[in-house]
Amino acid sequence: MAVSSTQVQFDSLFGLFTYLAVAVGIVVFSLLIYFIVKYRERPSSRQPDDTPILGKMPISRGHARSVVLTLSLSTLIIVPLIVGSFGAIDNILTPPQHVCQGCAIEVTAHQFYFQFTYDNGTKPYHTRDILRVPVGENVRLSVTSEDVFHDFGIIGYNIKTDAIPGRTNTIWFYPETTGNFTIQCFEFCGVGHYTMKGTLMVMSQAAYFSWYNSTVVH
Ligand SMILES: [Cu+2]
Repeated sequence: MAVSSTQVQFDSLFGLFTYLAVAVGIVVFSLLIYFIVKYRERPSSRQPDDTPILGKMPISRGHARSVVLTLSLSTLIIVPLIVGSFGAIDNILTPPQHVCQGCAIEVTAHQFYFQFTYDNGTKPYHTRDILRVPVGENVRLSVTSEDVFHDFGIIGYNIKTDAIPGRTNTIWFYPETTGNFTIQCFEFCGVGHYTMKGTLMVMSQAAYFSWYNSTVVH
C-alpha cells in the first residue's frame, strides 16, 4: 500500500534492483552448474589447448565476441539502474517551490531529540517528538542540527537526510495515507542516540489544519 511518494519511488527502485539481481543470479548459477558438470574431470580428460605452460608463449585466445556480448549485457542491465537511481535522487533533492501554509517545517536535531518548528513559528514543546503533517499535501522539511552530526529518517517513508550544524538539507514528500510512522536518528551521535526517536503523525487535512490554526506562537 502506498504510504508516501518517497516510499513508492524507493520501493519500486528496490524492486527493479532485486528483479535484475535475481535474473542475473539465475543465469550465473545455471551456467556455473552446467559448466561444472560439462567440464568435470574424467579419465579421458586432457589439458585444453590454451593451458599456460612454463617456457611457452601462450596461444592468443581471441574471445572478442564474448567480451562484446558481456559488456553489452552488463550495460543493458546497469543503465536502467543508474537512470532510476539518479531519477530518484533528483526527485528527492528537488523540493516543490511552493507548499501550502503549514507544510514547510524546520527540523532541528539536538542531542538527543528532534525539534520541529512550523512555518507560523509554532514549536511544540510537550509533544515535541511528534511531527504532524497533513495527508495529501506536499510537505517540505528543512533539516539542520544544533550540535553534532545527526541523520533524520522516517522509516516507513524510506527517506532520510543528514542533520549537520551550519547546513540545511531539504527533503520533501507527499503523504498518501494517514497514520503514525517512526522517526529515528540514523547516525550515532552520542550515548543517548538510541533514545533519539519520534513519530510522524499524518493527519487528515481537517484535523491537521484545525490543530495548526489553533497553535499559538511562543
Ligand atoms: Cu542523533
